[in-house]
Amino acid sequence: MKLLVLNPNTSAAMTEAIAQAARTVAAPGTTVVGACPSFGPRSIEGFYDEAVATAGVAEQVRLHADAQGIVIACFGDPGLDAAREATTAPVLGVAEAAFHAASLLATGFSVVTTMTRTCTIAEHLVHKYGFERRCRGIHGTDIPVLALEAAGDDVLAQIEACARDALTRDRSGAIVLGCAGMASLCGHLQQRLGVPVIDGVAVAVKLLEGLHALGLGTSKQGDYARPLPKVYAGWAAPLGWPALPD
Ligand code: 2AL
Repeated sequence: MKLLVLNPNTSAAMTEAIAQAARTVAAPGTTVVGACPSFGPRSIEGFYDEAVATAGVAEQVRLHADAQGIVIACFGDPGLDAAREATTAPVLGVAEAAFHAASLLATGFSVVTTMTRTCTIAEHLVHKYGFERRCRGIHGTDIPVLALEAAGDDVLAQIEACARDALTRDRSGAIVLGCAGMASLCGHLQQRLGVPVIDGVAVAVKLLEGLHALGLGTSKQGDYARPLPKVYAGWAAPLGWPALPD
């Protein structure tokens, strides 16, 4: 299958690192294509960043209409519902995928993320997806997203310390990594912490492969039906519907 790993921020280095992390877990028959928007913020660390990045997600989903599965590889799951309207392929956000996986492995989980200001975005997703009874805490490390591009031992140690504290304070049994840029750290952290550490990118890849193998895609009945045809003005004109055949 052709699997699009879509990084909603515009860091080329992070896009490649996330795609590489996806390739390490992908099945032999899966071709992972990494992509990021042609415009928008280099990192997504707040509501404004996210608003602009969401249009970039729409752009890339339109450009990769042949994708048979799509991962939205940013922990705010920006543009997830919009992407689902635009395709019949299954689309998973990394936060959504990680919350589901963590809930299958522990009675409660904690999220360890980047900037403290992004905790509210994660909290909104916990509520949106209905995981209030499983998510026991969301913890900011105040590590900027771009510091994860070349994460050294100090960054790893900071995330590990935050996760240890979260496990104790929240009485959690699993850690969800709250940034797609943490994907490559997952194995190291799991080894050090001795509990399941969930990277949503890896989980989303495996879930998409499973859904694809079962012949399951996004419903076109109801809320995820194709966007209604209309003219989009200005720079967004190419994003208007319909421009692609069904
Ligand atoms: C993220 C993420 O996954 N990518 C990005 O740019 N920002 N999420 C986060 N909580 O910082």
